[in-house]
Amino acid sequence: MDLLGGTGGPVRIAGRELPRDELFGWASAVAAEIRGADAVAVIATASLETVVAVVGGLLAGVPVVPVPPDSGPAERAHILADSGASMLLADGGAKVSPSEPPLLPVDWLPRHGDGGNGGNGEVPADATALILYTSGTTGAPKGVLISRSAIAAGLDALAEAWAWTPGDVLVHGLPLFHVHGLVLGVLGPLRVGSPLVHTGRPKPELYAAAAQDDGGSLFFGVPTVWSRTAADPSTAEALRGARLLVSGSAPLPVPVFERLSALTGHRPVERYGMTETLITISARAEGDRRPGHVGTPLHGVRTRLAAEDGSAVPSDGETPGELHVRAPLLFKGYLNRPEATAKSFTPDGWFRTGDIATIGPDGWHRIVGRASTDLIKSGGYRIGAGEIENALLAHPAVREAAVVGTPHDDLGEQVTAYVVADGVGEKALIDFVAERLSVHKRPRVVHLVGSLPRNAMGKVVKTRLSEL
Ligand code: MCA
Ligand code: AMP
Repeated sequence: MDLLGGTGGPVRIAGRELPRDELFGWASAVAAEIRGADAVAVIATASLETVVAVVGGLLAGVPVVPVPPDSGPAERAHILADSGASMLLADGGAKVSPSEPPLLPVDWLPRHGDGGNGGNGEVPADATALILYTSGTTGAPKGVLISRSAIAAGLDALAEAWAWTPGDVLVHGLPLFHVHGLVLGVLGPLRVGSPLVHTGRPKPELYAAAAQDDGGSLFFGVPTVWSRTAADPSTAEALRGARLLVSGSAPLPVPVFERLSALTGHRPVERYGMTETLITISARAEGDRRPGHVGTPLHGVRTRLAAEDGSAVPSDGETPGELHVRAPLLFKGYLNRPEATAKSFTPDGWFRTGDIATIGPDGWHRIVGRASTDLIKSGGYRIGAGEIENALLAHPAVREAAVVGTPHDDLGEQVTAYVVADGVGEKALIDFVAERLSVHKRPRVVHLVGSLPRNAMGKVVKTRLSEL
């Protein structure tokens, strides 16, 4: 199976551009260096080097582990140790500590390889392509094993739903260490054949410039990007010439949908997915777009709703239930965590998303919430309360900590911490987390309190935190 098309438009990231044949030539030099490795890590900055490293891994059939470039030492050490990555791919200027795998400087490699896969022969379709680290409700992030066949099936289903062709110019500026920015936003155009204009950061004014100067036709954003766009009429109006504005990773608020439609003339296409499932549900290019709804299942995807006791919930558009999915695009499991993998599936083999949804008689899905309050979505990033609580508890002055998501106009939810501590200020605690974990995981608000509300079992009652 050829996961990536060898022909198609150029890739531009933050102003630097490579034609497709040069990209594959450079990536094949990476493939030759990493051949036979169990896994390699990539410091996933928004750069051509990241794209070349990831494509090199795919050519060689070596699983690639993207590491958020701003991840602090605790998070980075966990990802590197847990994944077993034997090399760290980055540009030659990257700082690598002696305890980390050796650096392979991507920018020092020859850029005119033979376009081959480093002599690795045919890579099986079920081989792991990516190991993406994502937060659970407790503990450290888990590595999600994503196969080549899942990526191929997922991208083909999206291309079909969005009528995505080599004639499109994809524009976005999302981070290159998650499904949205990396799988859809980089492997998507590489498979479909369309050019990619990555704006470096997902800023509305950069999207507007790409619409006008580069003929951008297909735009990807998280709701925070679209809400910032909708708040800036001249920027939004620059997107009138686009073909499709796509929103995902978190709920798109209905007022943002309406404002964006009015200013751009485009009703945005909303789609829903998870790191573990890739994108499973979407509105379609030629079809209806409904504010507050995420569309219908993609080709090959089946969905159902279940009550807490596992019984079936009717598709009446009103009764909520936990969304279960079945599809060829599902992950292979969590790395080194067979129990967590088993728990995420029902006995009859459906993946439990943990999202609460309704399904209408016409198949339209609406996401109405999450089963657990311990997963927070802030700016489209999934953040586990437990990981932040552990980071706070690592501060010597902190005695107790409880973390929740609270509503935020710009980010959807913000990380809010309630902390019992002696002699330390809010800002110091925010900086402490920002230094140990990815900066986007830091609490935006810290409440210093005398004690946390607990039940008779001694467990923190998070629903009562807001009373403090
Ligand atoms: C702030 N900064 C700090 C501190 N506070 N640095 C050190 N210490 C601190 N205490 C710095 C940051 O480093 C950064 O610097 C700047 O301040 C702002 O950072 P941030 O808070 O991250 O920026 P933001 O503007 O608030 O971010 C909004 C955003 C971002 C751009 C929308 O949240 C984002 O990129 N979201 C995308 C998430 C995503 O792709 N999710 C997909 C998951 P500097 O400016 O230098 O960097 S995949 C998924 O969900 C599924 C499959 C799906 O459906 O897609
Ligand atoms: P992640 O694993 O970071 O990929 O986050 C997946 C989660 O993002 C899902 O379980 C949902 O809670 C949320 N999500 C993604 N897309 C949407 C959407 N269009 N509407 C509502 N929630 C979404």
